[in-house]
Amino acid sequence: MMTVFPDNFLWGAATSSYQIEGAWNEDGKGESIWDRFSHTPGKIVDGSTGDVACDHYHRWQEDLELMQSLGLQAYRFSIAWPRILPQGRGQVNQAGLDFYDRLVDGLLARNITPFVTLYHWDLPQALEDAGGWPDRATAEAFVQYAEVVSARLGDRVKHWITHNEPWVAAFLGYGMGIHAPGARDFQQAAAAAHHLLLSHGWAVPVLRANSPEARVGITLNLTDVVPASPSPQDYHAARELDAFLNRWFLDPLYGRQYPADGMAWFEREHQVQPHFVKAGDLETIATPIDFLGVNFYTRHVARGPAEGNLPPTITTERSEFTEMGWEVAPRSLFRLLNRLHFDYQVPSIYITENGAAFADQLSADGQVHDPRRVAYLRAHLQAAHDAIQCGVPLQGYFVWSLMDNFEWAFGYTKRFGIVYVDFETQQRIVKDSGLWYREVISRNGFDAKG
Ligand code: IFM
Repeated sequence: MMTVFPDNFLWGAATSSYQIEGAWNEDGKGESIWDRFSHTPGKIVDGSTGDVACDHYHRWQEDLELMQSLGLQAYRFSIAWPRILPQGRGQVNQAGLDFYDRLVDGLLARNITPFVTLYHWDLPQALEDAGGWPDRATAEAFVQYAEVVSARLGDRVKHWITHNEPWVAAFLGYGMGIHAPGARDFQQAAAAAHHLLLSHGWAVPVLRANSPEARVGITLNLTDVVPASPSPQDYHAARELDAFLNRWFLDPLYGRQYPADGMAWFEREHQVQPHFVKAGDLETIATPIDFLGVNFYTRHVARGPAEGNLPPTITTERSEFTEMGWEVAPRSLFRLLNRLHFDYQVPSIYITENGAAFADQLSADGQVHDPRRVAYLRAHLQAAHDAIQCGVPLQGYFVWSLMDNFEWAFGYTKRFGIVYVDFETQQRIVKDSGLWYREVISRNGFDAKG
């Protein structure tokens, strides 16, 4: 039996600028917080940087051919803010804009729809030096950046994503010190989260003005939080974790203000005071958008009492884990999508990232056999399909990632691609999962078994 998707369902793959481009200091690009962070000893597990990464900046034409050979209908990529505005604001670097201009034209020439993310974490270091996302002025600078990029590309780009995973940018970057810029201060992190959302709300009308036919959205990393048991403590822990991971972003974006239980949790656990919220901000953040991007990888099982940064989590004996240590939980994707539909009435959803890291190896036959990734993708696509059948307005799916790349603090030790990258030679080899995905796209579905 075939699992078949709706006729206009969009099949894509995703990447981000710092993770694939390389060319970290070429053609007038300014320094980003990830350049600074990865160049700081001890921050990245394998001591690597994104200086070269997949060398996509030089190999973009080859990569476009690759996308075409896979039959991709859409490609989600991000723009490196410091290529466009090396100091974060002010002087525009035309060479940076030219690069993305060529990329967009190359995609359109191949009938691949560009989905452009403006911010996937590579903040210009100059803005960080002036205070970074905890400072409201960074949100103002983002508006200039959105204006410059959309003025140049808005005639051809019809899908804009303001931010990728503001939870990660704020809390791993400013709260837990795991990501750039490496701060450990939850007051700062909560302010950063607010300014990321505020900048989103300010940028939406700018993007609409420069790109009148475009659809504008934001991408959140969302999860399904379940209590480990029916006990009141576990239920309470799950509610608080859900407030922190999901509702802290969903509620203000959909006009409900920040959740009261999340506020209480922030104050109790991290002494956060919401001084950064100014009159009118919540109305700005709730500016209507056209779609929500959902990045889904795993679920969270919560057990009380909630303490520290993240309440403790447990999993079952039968759980399967990826190389990231993340539980494979496809039914949680089904639950999450239905929740977005019923609780928030989100009118249009794209899965803007979904995928898994496994310890892929090049085989003697020159191929990369990754059956666990095929199984992961199949199970998640089945869950997505089931959600569509329940009325969820899911309009497309982007696998993470098009190719193996720089996995942030894990450097090159985690491979998420459906295309294998030999980082010595920069050779690209389509994995079995890539061949399987090509088949899925061409048939608009897959055999439910096998
Ligand atoms: O690689 C990241 C990506 O940049 C954002 N979402 C999660 C992916 C896997 O960790």
